[in-house]
Amino acid sequence: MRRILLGACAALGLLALGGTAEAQQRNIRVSNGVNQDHPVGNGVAKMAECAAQRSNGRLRVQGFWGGALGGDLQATQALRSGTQEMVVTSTSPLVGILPALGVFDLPFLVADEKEADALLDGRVGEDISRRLEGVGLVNLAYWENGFRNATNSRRPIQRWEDFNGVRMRVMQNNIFLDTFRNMGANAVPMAFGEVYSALETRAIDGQENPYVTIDTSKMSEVQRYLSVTRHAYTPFLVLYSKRLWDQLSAEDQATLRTCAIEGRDEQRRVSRASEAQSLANIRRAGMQVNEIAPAELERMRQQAQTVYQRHAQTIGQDVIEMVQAELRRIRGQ
Ligand code: KDG
Repeated sequence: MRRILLGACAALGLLALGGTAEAQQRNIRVSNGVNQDHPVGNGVAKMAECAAQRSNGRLRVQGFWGGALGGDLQATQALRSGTQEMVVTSTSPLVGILPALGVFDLPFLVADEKEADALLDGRVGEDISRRLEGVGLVNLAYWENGFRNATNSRRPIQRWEDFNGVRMRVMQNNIFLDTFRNMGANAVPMAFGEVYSALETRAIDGQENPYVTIDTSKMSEVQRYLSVTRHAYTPFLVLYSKRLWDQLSAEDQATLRTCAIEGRDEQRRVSRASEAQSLANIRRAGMQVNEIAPAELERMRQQAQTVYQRHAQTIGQDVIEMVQAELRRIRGQ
């Protein structure tokens, strides 16, 4: 009888304190290096709305923009130590944590968004997400950073030799460093948050990013030429700290997974719908945009092939073979 009474008091106490863990209000901080008017902003807004609706307001997702909580790598380390809940980050700066992520940096790996989605939303994405859990990161979805194009202040890039001597900022990633050094550029690794001022002071000549990032980060103010190379497709990871994830109820975990997928569909939709408008904005801002002749793009692809061999061991031959097999399946080869 005494035990029943004690149990009843404990339950009443919990209810007085707002019920069980499930009933707790949770503030979930999610950071990113781009500005809120980037399509990542649309994805976060959709994910936040979904989480609030499904949890009756208990799960409050709050976005932090422009690297306010640190760059991609710094924020991701905060997740691993359990001091921040979420980050939307490119895969590229994280290769020091999980070398297998480098497969997405291999030049000219995928041809279009259809192939990218099929890889990321299928067994390749599942495999990489499983590996991420092993390093303390729960990946809830793959969003779109997009196809990367080269900008610089010195000359249009018409063929790979035009990169010669150009000081090109690249993400902190040996594969990007190698890809651009292999083209003759002076590749400079740098966190995203430092790029605009480095371009403005001419500490570097150029950088490479998707149209939407070039547009929303106002790089046309400090760049003259945009050359459509589409030399790599970068995914965004929507990461949750595993330390903090494991403290969530199964119900809240399921809600956040569902809402990250709803956010993904909105973010990809806006990213693709914004591409033409971003390119128009870049042109209107005065940048000179050049396409590259198919024959010259093919020469760039051939020139870049050595990068695959040099980084296969670091990435993991098994990962590269898995991705290439999936690409053959997707292409019906
Ligand atoms: O947090 C934003 C970055 O992940 C993204 O813009 C990275 O493409 C990127 C770059 O060039 O650093």
